[in-house]
Amino acid sequence: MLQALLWDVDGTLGETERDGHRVAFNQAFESLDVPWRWSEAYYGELLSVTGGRERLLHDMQRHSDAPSDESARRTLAEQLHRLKNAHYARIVREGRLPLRPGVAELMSDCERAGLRMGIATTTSRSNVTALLEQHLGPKWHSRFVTVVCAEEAPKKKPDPQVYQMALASLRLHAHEAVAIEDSPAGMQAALSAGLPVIVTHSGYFPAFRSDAALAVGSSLAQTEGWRPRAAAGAERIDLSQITAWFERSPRAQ
Ligand code: XBP
Ligand code: MG
Repeated sequence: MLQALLWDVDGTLGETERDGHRVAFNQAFESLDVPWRWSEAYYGELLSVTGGRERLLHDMQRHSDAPSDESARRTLAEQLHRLKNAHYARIVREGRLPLRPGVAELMSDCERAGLRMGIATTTSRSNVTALLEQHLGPKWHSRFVTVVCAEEAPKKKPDPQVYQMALASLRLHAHEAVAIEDSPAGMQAALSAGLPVIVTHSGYFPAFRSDAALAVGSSLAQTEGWRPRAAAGAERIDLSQITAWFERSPRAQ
């Protein structure tokens, strides 16, 4: 029986990468007079590196004006990352990062049904707090039984650590919960932890090989185009649909 639903954050709750983190990284470069800028398309390529600090360090390899010694690079990455997170929080507070359609509704379904929810993300805790406080209010934390972020799970997705920690804190086995993800690394992290996964493609990941997912679609707000098909007559992907897919999962047996 389904006991919990675990939410990814970036790309799943909102289009936070293109309109949030990317913009904030560029503002951080500007704040420190660093001449680098990440275009929408280039940032899409950089997303193959998970973790903001890791992404910065990876990109420094192509800049001849980046510090040459390793420890200076790390210090600069730390500084840029801290600034990026501060800019990100401001962008969120300015109301520029809405939740994706259907997310708030599915959260409400879970609450009405008494289904526990958790957050499993390898983004920094400050980013999660900014986003969820903005959309769910100051008591957002009470809506989730567990909130595991990069600080607790330093091994970034696709490593399963974040999901393993979330399951441990819920005292659940993987076959008792379902994850919602948007990216190949996120899907892999959940699958490697043994969890059934629902994929809602985000802007940067409109298509990828996801045969191992429980269900795949483009938005929780619509039932068209999902594989397997969503039940006829429903207007969105609601908890009864998630439960129906879950019950068909070999992982849920
Ligand atoms: C997404 C990530 C993060 C964000 C940036 O994680 O890989 O690195 O891009 O956040 P998820 P940080 O999909 O698990 O939420 O700068 O805090 O790493
Ligand atoms: Mg994601």
